Amino acid sequence: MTNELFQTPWNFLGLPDEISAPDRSRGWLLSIPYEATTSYGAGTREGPAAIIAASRQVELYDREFDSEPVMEYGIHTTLPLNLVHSSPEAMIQSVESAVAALLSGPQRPEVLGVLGGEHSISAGVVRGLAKVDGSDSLVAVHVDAHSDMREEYEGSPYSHACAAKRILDVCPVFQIGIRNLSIQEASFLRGCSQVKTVYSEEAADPSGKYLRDLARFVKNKQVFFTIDLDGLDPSIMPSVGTPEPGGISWERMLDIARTVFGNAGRVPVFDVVELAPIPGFRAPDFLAAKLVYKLFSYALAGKKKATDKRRQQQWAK
Ligand SMILES: [Mn+2]
Repeated sequence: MTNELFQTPWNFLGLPDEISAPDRSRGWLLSIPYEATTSYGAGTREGPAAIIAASRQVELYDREFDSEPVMEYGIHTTLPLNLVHSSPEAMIQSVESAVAALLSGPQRPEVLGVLGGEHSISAGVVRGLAKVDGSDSLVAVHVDAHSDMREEYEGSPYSHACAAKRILDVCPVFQIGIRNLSIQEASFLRGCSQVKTVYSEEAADPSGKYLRDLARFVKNKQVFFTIDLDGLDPSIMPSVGTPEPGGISWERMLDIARTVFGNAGRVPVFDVVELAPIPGFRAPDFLAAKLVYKLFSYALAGKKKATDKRRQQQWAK
């Protein structure tokens, strides 16, 4: 309904039906406000709602595109996922089923964005993707302060501290911004050819030499892009459970995103996790909302033809 008496719709970016209905949107956004295994600061269950609230203030015009890119591709905000609290494993299974269902439904997105919640959900997200599209050409790009390569943590292999290890069960991982890990993880990484780790100081290098390696890593691959917001510098992203000094600036984050979307064969799914909003402090929520909009635009703006034939047919209708 377009009526100036009422507020804009309570969806991502506050979009009218014409560019947010499922059949008119090439991007879909799923909220998973799950929090169970957080080990330090809590609050990630509030993350998705805070990102959506902040997004309604984000300007649709993007100077980088010199357009309102979302008008071209549309973003549908789905209903949030029901949470399962019986066990972390049951929750991850539920995420896997939901992601697989969304990606293989009669109406489906070209790009699915997922909002966490804690990082443990990513294991379910990547499995759901692999279930639908297979894992032969699948790789993951992982932005984080933490390596998250523990086999288990506090008794669970599905803890947020094991997120990347569970992704590695499915596909190779390129991780960026890492600055906190255990001695066991450090030794594991030295011996593991399936993980490339770009530590925080290297990722801060303005010449961005690691971006060439990243471009090669994702070249023509299917990419799952997972962003733990604590990978960013806590001076711009303090609203996380475990803020670590150092980290990635806004500009470097966008360089990483452009490299991923510009070189990958396809990025069917990304997630942005671990926002734990600080009441009354809006800048971090706004950053997260703007980042999600940027990711959709890099994925979908100016790319009318999906490289995937199956999905291409859907959009041709
Ligand atoms: Mn982290």
